[in-house]
Amino acid sequence: MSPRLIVVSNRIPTEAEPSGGLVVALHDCLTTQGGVWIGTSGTPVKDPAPELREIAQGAYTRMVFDISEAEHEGYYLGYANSVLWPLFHRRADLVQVQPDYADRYMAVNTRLADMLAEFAKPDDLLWIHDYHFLPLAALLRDRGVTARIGFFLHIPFPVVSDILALPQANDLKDWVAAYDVFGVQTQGDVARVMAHYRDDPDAIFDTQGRMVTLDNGVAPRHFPIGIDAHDFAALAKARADIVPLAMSPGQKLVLGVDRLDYSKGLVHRFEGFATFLDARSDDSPKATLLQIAPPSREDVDAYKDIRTELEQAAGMINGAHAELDWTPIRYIRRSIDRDTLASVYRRADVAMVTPLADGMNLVAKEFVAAQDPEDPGVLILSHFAGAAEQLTDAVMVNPYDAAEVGEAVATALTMPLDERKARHAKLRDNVMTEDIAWWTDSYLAALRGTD
Ligand code: ADQ
Repeated sequence: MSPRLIVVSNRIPTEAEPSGGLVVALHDCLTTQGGVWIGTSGTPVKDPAPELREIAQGAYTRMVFDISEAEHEGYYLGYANSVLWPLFHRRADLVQVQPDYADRYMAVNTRLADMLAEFAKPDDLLWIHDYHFLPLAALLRDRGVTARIGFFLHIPFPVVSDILALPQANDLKDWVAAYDVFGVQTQGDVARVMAHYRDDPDAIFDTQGRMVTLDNGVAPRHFPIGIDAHDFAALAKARADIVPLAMSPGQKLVLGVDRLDYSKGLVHRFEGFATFLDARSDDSPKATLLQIAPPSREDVDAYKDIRTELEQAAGMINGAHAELDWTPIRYIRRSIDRDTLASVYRRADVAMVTPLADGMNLVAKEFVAAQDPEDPGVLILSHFAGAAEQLTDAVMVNPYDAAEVGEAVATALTMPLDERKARHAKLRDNVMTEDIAWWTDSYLAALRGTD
């Protein structure tokens, strides 16, 4: 019998059949091999019980634990999303250092470690997801847990100089080293983890001076996350004729799809698109940038600012360029369902995926999967998306350089069919091969130690 898999993530799906990306992947993986999925219950309570609560049994078990209002503020809004998120996305300037935040973060992780130490058996496999739970393995080892424990970081690993903005910079080394598998998205992340240990007496280096393992024999490894590419391509194809978009014939569609987050570079994107508009002549095609960006984490101050900034930028650009029959930027501030999203991806002539920092970016892969291989659109991709390591046939841009981004839009909109097809074939090949099943299989093989 294969060992029991225990997955821990901040949120777990509450519906029986979840939709979308990672949640579906983990759901499918647990449905196939059984196991347990543990996460926070979603609504803060007055007095969190010190135990895991089973909420559903099926092919696998779902369990939740409570956090208090103060913990929601300190652990989730505070340390996770106002310290680690900005720091790991190269925005040390946005980090809010407050002792309370670190205390609550450790309190939640410690309570979870106590509950897991009771629950886990030595031959279980524990798979911990993301920056909410970095210290978990170290805390579990302190409690005598010997099971194999893996971690996967969905966001970028920070550069060493930024880590110094974290009061717990030294603890981070111990947190990482306590895992059997420390998984990150890209080779760049692996290099950054290793750089963090450069002066560590316990790190082991090869003859070229590169660190190969941490003191306990663990080395960071990259597992670039993928999407359910075949299903998504089929969905987009099936919906090719039902695009719910009002657009005049011949009008080109440039698409952006992101959570409203400062790491996604949305204001820079609008400015880049504006330089494209500045350079166009009266007979150039009237391309519209459709940006779908629902707000997220609205209780965190930095997220309120970006919303205002983006709305101002869109207003100014439209004011300068709109015509009676054409609005250059259309901005939708809500989430859209997956079926509709698939059809919009299919219809788009160009996708702008231009984050300033991003662990992977699944939108880039969804756009590629959704396109028609016989008449494909063009992906514009930032060097700073993790996906840039795999999707090298995209039109690559520096998102800080508005002129370059504007030129990339012009290039993409006028690219000949042959070149579009050649680029798309290579992108599609990668997205289809290194898909979400490939990702879960490779990660779990590493966690089991069988790869
Ligand atoms: P996110 O920062 O959330 O994920 P991303 O990888 O782009 O970013 O995934 C977003 C998902 O939400 C995609 O599946 C997308 O389709 C969907 N989505 C986004 N905006 C939407 C909208 N307006 N309407 C409907 N759906 C929308 C984190 C990291 C990423 C990493 C993933 C997975 O920040 O870098 O790729 O985890 O590891």
